[in-house]
Amino acid sequence: MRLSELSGATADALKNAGASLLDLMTPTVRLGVTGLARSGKTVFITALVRNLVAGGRLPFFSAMADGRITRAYLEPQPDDSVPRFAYEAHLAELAKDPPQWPESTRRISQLRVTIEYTPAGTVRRTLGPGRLHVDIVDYPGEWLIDLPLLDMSFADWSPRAVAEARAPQRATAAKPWLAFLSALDPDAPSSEQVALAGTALFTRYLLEARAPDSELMAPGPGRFLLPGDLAGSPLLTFFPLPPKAGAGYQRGTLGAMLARRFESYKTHVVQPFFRDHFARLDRQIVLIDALSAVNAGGGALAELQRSMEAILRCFRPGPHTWLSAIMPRRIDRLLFAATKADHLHHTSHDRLEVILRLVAEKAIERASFAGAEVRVMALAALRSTREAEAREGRQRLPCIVGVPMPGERLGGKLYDGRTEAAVFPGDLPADPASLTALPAPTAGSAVVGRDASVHFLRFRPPRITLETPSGEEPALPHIRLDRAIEFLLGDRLA
Ligand SMILES: Nc1nc2c(ncn2[C@@H]2O[C@H](COP(=O)(O)OP(=O)(O)OP(=O)(O)O)[C@@H](O)[C@H]2O)c(=O)[nH]1
Ligand SMILES: [Mg+2]
Repeated sequence: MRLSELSGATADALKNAGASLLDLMTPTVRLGVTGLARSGKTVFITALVRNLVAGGRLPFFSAMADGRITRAYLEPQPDDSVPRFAYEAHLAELAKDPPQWPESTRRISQLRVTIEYTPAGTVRRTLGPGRLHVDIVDYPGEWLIDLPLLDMSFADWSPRAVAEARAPQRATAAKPWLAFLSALDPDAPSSEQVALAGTALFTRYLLEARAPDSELMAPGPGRFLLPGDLAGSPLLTFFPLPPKAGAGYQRGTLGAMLARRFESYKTHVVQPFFRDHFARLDRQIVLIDALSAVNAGGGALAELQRSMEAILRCFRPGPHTWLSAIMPRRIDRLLFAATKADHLHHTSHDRLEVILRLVAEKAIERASFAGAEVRVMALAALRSTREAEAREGRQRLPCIVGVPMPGERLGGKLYDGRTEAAVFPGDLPADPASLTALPAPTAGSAVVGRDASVHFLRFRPPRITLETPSGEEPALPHIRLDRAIEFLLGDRLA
């Protein structure tokens, strides 16, 4: 009996069983796209998928360049409990007039791309066409800053968090909460009302401290900045306390209550986040917005360096720890990428990579990613500028041309978001160490200490069309996205 002769329901069941079997037999790469808030994760994932699906211009992605990719398409993701990445909605934002960047991510989502390809080797080819699943998760970058908490107790975390609040550049935002803290007796009997009042002030401080520059590293915990579905939950009702001499807090005290809540936050929020989305990665791309940190000046680059180091340490836990127990796999390829390289002329990309290496090197060394192949590159997932040369007297300046976002300013000029401008962003220093050595910003200003020789504007995304009149899906412009894909997936499509 042929499939066509079976009853509809039976034929469907058989087809589904066949499809699930094929799914089970298809190898999967779990690709981690790791990055702090606004580092470029959502744009990277959207551009990656679009270029795979639409067969983009990817000359250094060999499977594509050799014409071996038969088809790439989105499939239902494996975890039904996680929402799907809003790929089409993000593309639709980019295709608007004027084009819009996707909004900052507020919840977790997942996506599976299936790639059908012809294997490169003659022997492999005799086994028939190849298939590969690529699973990717997108999440709010704010949540990433919680990973280092996994290794900390309340007594470890509290003094660090209080010291962060006392840093000069956060003093204004932190003042009401610090005043509350100085009048507080942590050994007094526990009180939900006091905990709620302190949490409200602590949360307001965290949000205000990051407001001037949301692209920069912000103190957490991450869910206080972006609670997702935990808004108002008791899991988010705690705050750090000043260092305490002697033993811990007695039972029944406010201090003991806050310490317990901190542990619950780790157990019920941070651990599942890490276990479900990071512990089983095969490959990882770490996106770093080094240019925003350079732009901000002061200690921003050094702070970025420290936080990336602390975050990446979680991926290489010491033996016999909670983390090592849940990390069965090893990440065998790790790519550090400086995003938004289209903010610079290509002649400055080498310097950007040197800065990135400075940020990444300590992380690699201290987190001992020994065994993994590591690469560093500057890229733009969605190229928004083109290059030009401007003459200033007898000098030729390498410029970039694009449409600055509304509200961007340069040299006294305020941009309206519609006008194209040729911009000379300045030269990155040849010696990146000079950037991490700048003095920390002082009270009330996030920009004191800015290195005046460089200034990067935010640009509108390029104009794109979703479909040409002949029904083709044009790919998206990029810088070195193909090299990134080759490194992350190339060998799995050989
Ligand atoms: N010029 C340029 N800007 C980019 C590029 N990628 C990202 N951006 C800028 O960076 C911003 C943040 O990018 P997202 O992809 O939303 O960053 P994210 O890491 O998903 O951020 P969260 O969702 O907040 O964690 C965008 O709104 C753009 O302004 C790029 O390739 N080129
Ligand atoms: Mg995002």
